[in-house]
Amino acid sequence: MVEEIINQIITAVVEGEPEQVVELTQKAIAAGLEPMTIIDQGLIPGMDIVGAKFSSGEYFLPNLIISANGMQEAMKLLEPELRARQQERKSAGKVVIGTVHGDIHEIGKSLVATMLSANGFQVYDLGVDVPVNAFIAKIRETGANLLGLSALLTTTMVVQREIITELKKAGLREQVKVMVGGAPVTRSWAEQIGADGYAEDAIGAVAVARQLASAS
Ligand code: B1M
Repeated sequence: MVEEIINQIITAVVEGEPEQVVELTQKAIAAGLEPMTIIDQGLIPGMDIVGAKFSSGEYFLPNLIISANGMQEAMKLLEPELRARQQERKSAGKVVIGTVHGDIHEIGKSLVATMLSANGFQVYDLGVDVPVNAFIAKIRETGANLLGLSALLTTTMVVQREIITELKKAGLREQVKVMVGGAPVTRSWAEQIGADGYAEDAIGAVAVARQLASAS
């Protein structure tokens, strides 16, 4: 039963059927599946297949857009479920997060933001294609102790480095710990650019954010 719904979700994402993705997600929630299981075993593997088909030339940009819409609609159902599973606790820290300038990939960043918020962090999500100075301004305004930078393109990963350089120039580097992530980002890239933390996925991001917040 579980495997069947999960497989149906993968197929609906890959075939670009947003309404079915939403219906199946509703069905999976009603059947008692954990939201992270639906995301990690259904929606993300579906998006990975779509990405691979795009790389091989079988799919085009509209296919990416339709599949992403399906996942985003499903996430609207899953986000409250994720939050409801976490206990209320006092703020674990303040995080400014966004997808860097030049990059409009939203889903992974939003998932990380939701998981941080569900785990007691006060999250300021600046959205996508965020100008470097907007991160700096928000950190100043909120006094955040964590900065999360998402980049999904090899061409925009470099903006993560630029932001760290700008933080130093602005005299804010000591105030904030920087966590980076996104599909092309690796631990070694994080070390190379002088970030404080790297996480491969949203669950990992919570663990890294906790570690960084306790060290700040
Ligand atoms: Co784009 N895209 N895309 N895309 N897209 C990728 C990333 C790509 C790998 C597809 C491919 O070729 N196989 C490729 C990048 C190649 C590269 O540079 N290495 C690519 C390309 C080339 C492009 C365009 C350039 C295409 C074009 O125009 N010719 C273009 C760029 C636009 C731009 O940003 N300027 C483009 C556009 C788009 C859409 C707009 C159509 C759409 C995004 C819609 C939206 O977000 N609203 C889209 C999509 C959907 C994808 C794929 C298929 C799926 C991304 C996704 O949402 N995954 C993607 C292929 C793939 O990744 N399999 C692809 C699900 C999401 C939950 O995972 O975002 O990886 P992800 O997030 C994960 C982790 O990475 C991590 O945790 C998340 C949860 O587990 N994580 C963090 C993310 N941020 C983190 C931050 C952290 C910590 C962890 O700390 C702060």
